[in-house]
Formats: sequence, C-alpha cells, structure tokens
Amino acid sequence: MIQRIDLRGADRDAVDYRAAVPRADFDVEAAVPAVHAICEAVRTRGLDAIRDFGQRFDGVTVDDIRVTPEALRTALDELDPAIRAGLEESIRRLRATCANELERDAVTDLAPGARVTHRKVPIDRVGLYVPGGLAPLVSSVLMNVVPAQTAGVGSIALASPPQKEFGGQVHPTILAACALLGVEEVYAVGGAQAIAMFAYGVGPCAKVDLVTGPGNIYTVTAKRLLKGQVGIDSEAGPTEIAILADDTGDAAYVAADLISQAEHDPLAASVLVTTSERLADDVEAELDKQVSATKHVERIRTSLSGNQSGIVLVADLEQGLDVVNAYAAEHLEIHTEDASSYAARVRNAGAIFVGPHAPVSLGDYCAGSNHVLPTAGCACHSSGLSVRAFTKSVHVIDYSRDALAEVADHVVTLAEAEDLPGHGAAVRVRFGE
Ligand code: HSO
Ligand code: ZN
Repeated sequence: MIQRIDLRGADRDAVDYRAAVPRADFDVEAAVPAVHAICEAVRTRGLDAIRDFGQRFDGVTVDDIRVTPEALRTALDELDPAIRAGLEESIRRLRATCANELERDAVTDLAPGARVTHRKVPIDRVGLYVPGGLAPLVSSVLMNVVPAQTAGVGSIALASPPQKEFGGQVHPTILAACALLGVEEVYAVGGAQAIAMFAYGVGPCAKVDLVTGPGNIYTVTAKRLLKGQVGIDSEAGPTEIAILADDTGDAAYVAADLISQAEHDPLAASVLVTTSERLADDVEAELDKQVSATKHVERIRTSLSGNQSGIVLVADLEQGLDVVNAYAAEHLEIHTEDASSYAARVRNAGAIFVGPHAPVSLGDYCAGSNHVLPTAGCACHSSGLSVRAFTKSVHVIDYSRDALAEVADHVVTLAEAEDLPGHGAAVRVRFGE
C-alpha cells in the first residue's frame, strides 16, 4: 500500500533529499486561469457573481450571504454539549499560548534624545476562511479567530461554504464556534469567490487587510493571485505528516498517526523516516490492519499509496534529521529515544510533536498550538498562524535637535556617497546651513 524509499546507501554529500522524497501534485499554476476568471467576475459583478458561483460549485442559491445573528445564536443553543466542552477547552488552551505570544514594543535609546521604537500594531480587519469541503473544519475557526482576537484585530469576518444539506447555510457547528467566540460577521461564501470577496470588498462585506486560513487548490490559487491586493498567510496545500522514528517507535501509534492525516485528502502526504527496517515492516502490517477499520478507507488508501507518501529508510538518525529538515513537513513527529534532543535539532517543520504522547491529532484540536501551518516545504521560510501573523510592526523614530546634530555629518556624507544631495540638505537646513 505504501512505497519504500531506501536512502541508506545514498551518497550523503551529493544526494538531494528534497527530490528523494516526492510531494503531492498540487498544481497551483494549472488552476490559475479558472481562478483568475472567478476573481475577475467577483471584482466586476460583485454579489451576482458570488451567488452564481455558490450555485455552480456548492449547488445552492444563497440570497443573503451574511449569516443572521439569530442563526448564530440558534446554532450555539443547539450545539451538542460534548462538542461545546471540547471547543471550550481548545479555546482555553489556545488563548493561554496566544496571550504568552504577545510581543511588547521594542524601545531602543541610541543616545540621549535618540529613540527608536519597534511598535507592534494589530491588523485592522481580517478575513478568515474556513473550508467546508470533505469535512467541516470547526477547529479551524478557533485556530484563526483566537490569535486574531488576542492580537487585538478590531474587525474579524469569517467565510465558509454554504452547505446544501443545511439549506445553503454555513455548517451549524462552524456557526456555533463563531458564536462561542463572539464572531458576528459570517458569510456563507466558499472557495476562490470568498477570497476575492475579502480582497475586493463586495456587498455587505467590506474589504479586509489580510486573509488567513486553510483551503483547497482554488482558495490557495486565489490567495496567490490576490496577494498584494490583500495580505495573506502562507499558502496551505494538502496536509502532510512526517514521522522520524528509530527502533523504539511503536508501530501501532506510528501507523495511526500516518492514517490520521491521510484521512484529510487523497493528496495528503504521510511519510515515515526510520532507521529501523523492523519498524517499517511492522508499520506496514499495522497500516493494513488499521486502514480497513477506518471510515474514510478510500481517501486514506489513495493518500497512502500515492507518490507523495512513503516509508523512507535511513542509515542513522543523523541522516534522518537531514531528510526531515530538507523535506520541511507541515507536521513532524519524533518517535526516537531522547526525542527532545532530536526535536531541538529540527529547523524546518510547521510544528514539531515530541515523543509518543504528542500525536498530530492533539495539535489539530486541543494542544494549545495552531494547526494552520505551512505545507509543501514552505516551513523552511514561513511560520504557522500565531498572534504575530495578525500583527504588523512600525518603527517610530523620535530624535531631538541635539540627537540629530550628533549624526548629521554622517547623514550628509552618506547622502553624497549615493549622489542624493537633497537628502543631506534636508538635515543641513535644520542647522541654518
Ligand atoms: N491537520 C489539519 C488540521 C485539522 N485536522 C483540522 C483536523 N481538523 C491541518 O493541519
Ligand atoms: Zn488533521
């Protein structure tokens, strides 16, 4: 069911580990023409276009795209108490980590009367996207909203696809989560048209400054096309789990965790990197056993047997670390002896799960960490959602006359070196020169 990639004999100085572990065929370029047409239609035809796309892609006609306060209240009233308790615990943990992430202004006094402050400012208005798709990801509501609220974002709008089975309404559990968090501006709009609505401002939805949240190929492509018109978080593609394990790894745990992310998407990637051929064999046997007992067997089989998934054999954990650092997985689990010390040496991963009792599912729902993470190797340059994603910073320069005088000559010299004498003159004029 799952391919094996044997890197034990690879020439470590020459091998390209990124190429050795293939990724899903998630071709954003191929989606560009279709998504460009959707964005243009939303820009030029506004609400009419949004309604047409809702009809075409979600199979429902939505007259009023804004969810009413009554619908939000009803959804919360009717929420299963056990789900409510789970959401509340998740919110409590997320709020605790987010509060601790808040950054103070950095004030630097460079000389008497010369101060530079790096001031942190919340983004004014954000649009959060929560997919419907194969599963209504209610947990993604929390992962977007809590850091935005903690950052101090003043205006939060949320969009999620209208669901045919709920009469064109957003999934009721998603609405209930919005109500629980006090998010009042919710739109029954999905896909690329939702991202375009946020970017341009359409009908009742005013333009936002930043769009965040996971999505499918269409929302990711829309984010790429509209970047500049609007800020975006990282481009989140199909989910990925990599597991670094030695002979101490528990095959049942490892297999269950590989399956847990394969469950999301036929294009999801599940990759085990291990020094142990014995564990590789046992995990394969466990996969055979466990997959047939799962609900979404087809999706999981497609994902595990896809070219993007595999068991990678490495000669030792040093080589394993090189592989996982090159792969830069969205999620990385470490199932080795002394897992913390290996985790400390991982530089590239969206989130790192240390030891046998920190499965990715914990992080998906209730760890207190965020599950909106960079995929497709973007973890080597990008971060997951956090308070910082909803904050920008601005340098505030505050100099007295004396403090300016102290560096005036340097400014003039550097301006002349760049052949920009007007810059120097703007300093000189303050000293009667
Ligand atoms: N594993 C997904 C997030 C998620 N899982 C939501 C369950 N619900 C991407 O990190
Ligand atoms: Zn998940």
